[in-house]
Amino acid sequence: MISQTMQDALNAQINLEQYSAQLYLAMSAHCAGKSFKGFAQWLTVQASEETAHATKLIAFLLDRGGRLELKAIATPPLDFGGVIQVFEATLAHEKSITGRISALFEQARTEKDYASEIALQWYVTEQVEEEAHVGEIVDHLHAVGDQGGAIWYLDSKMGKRAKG
Ligand code: OFO
Repeated sequence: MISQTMQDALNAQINLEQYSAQLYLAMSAHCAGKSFKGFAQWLTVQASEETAHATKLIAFLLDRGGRLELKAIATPPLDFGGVIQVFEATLAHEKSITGRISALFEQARTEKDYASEIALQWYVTEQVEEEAHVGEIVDHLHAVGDQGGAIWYLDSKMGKRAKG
């Protein structure tokens, strides 16, 4: 049986993963509104990955006999500025999520909750991948700047991301 503190922490993380999906959908709509269909597509796929992260945690919580407590999902911003700012904000968000996953992992370790520790390992690895991937996009965006033809090329490349 999972502890109350771990249950609360997992419920909070589920809400954060759902917020991540909400945030990326808002960013996607923002990019689509500027005709950056490729960046919008990439962010839509990212949003569905975040929903999958929440679903995976829910399944784990229930398998442990925990209680799912869904909370209201925070409202994301409406405006994100240029595409560079969108992806800088994405990177900052992913870094903050990494911090939360590390704290959860630490808690599992402190409680000697080995099942949670093992389940959370997947999220630790996933965060390394997400930060690396988004960091690369930010570097590319800085290299091309958000004016001129190169950003449209980058946009078409980003649009090739298929549903994960
Ligand atoms: Fe769930 O990985 Fe991004 O936030």
